Amino acid sequence: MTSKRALVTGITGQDGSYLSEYLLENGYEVHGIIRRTSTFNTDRIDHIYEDPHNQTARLFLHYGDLTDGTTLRRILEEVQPVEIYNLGAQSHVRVSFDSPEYTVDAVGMGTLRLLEAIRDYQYRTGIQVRFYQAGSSEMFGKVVEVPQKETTPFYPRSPYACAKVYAHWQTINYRESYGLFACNGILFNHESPRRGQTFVTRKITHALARIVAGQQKKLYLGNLDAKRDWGYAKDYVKAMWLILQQDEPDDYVIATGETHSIREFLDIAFGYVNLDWQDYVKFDERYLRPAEVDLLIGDPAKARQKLGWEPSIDFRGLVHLMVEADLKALGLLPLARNLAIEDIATVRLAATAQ
Ligand code: NAP
Ligand code: G4F
Repeated sequence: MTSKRALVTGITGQDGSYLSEYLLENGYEVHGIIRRTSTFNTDRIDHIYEDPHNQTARLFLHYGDLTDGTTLRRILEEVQPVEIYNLGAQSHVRVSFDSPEYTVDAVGMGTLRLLEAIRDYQYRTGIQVRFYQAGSSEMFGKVVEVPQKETTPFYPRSPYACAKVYAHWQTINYRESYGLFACNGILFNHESPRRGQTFVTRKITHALARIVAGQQKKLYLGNLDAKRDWGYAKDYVKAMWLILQQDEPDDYVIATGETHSIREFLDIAFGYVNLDWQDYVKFDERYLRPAEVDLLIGDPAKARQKLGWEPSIDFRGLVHLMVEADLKALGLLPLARNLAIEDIATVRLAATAQ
């Protein structure tokens, strides 16, 4: 048994998978909480999972749910982690308007349940646990300051964002009331080839690959004018770890400091295969939100200075990385790069022949 033992909620998600890889590479034993599902949903972590009967296994999975406090307590007692990363969430902003009660239960109350369990565990055992809360730039919502930093007031605009604000302040409250080593990361949007396919970046790159492959003709999107500060998820999980390695618990904005619209994302993504997105993208109002967050741009100065954290990839690089991954998954790379439109059919044929 190693003393470097971490517990991760949301381990099957985009960030959970990258964080687990990072922790394993750095000698941790990693325990993740997964939900029971009728079909397997561990695709993102299958490559790092090993049969727990093997002596070499260092990744262990436990059934649980942030809406089930008893189980969280039991897992904490069993695992005895020194670091806890609370990444579990119903993380889709649009869906949070459809399922507000569930979203708030998992995101807001779920965090409180975990904090309460840690408080009791720490009091009983005297073992100090370091806690990371996955906060979001959505908390800034209708922004009152540009760029947004740690001291910028919140103005949440969705059930999801309201719940994240609640979780943020409870994390600070437990730090101040009970001396927990509890930290908030306020992370701006971060993406990757593992991003869920209903978030706008991956929806675009996934659809683009299917369009090139001849499997899809149109892509339906909502508001193209919103601007986001998009970074690379692999960089952002390293920031989570750095936040828990500091001498004092604190809160940090993690962002690139650049903002871009959905239109710019479309320009670069479709430009990669020489297509004009306007020929394919159609508007569908079902993807609009009752209240929109128009502009997000973070100031990562504190993270840069105190954590020594820097993003490793720029916006264009991120878009290309995601486009390439989706093209590759359909057997279309390197064939599809910088094509003339009339060559697309040839690429499709070549890919089919491979
Ligand atoms: P994600 O891909 O949607 O993953 C969410 C994870 O939470 C999944 O493992 C999911 O399990 C799990 N989960 C959902 N409901 C749960 C519940 N009731 N109990 C336990 N686990 C539950 O999200 P992500 O992009 O990796 O984001 C990780 C965290 O960072 C989330 O808290 C998100 O809100 C926050 N965040 C994300 C971003 C971003 O841009 N990605 C930015 C700021 C903050 P299933 O696989 O079973 O669904
Ligand atoms: O990709 P999105 O769904 O991400 P959003 O709402 O910014 O939330 C993500 O980032 C947050 C951090 O700021 C996380 F906390 C949260 O968990 C999640 O990971 O939407 C981005 C923008 C929005 O303005 C949306 O209105 O894209 C716009 N959009 C336009 N058409 C669309 C679509 N979004 C989605 N999901 N699908 C569309 O068809």
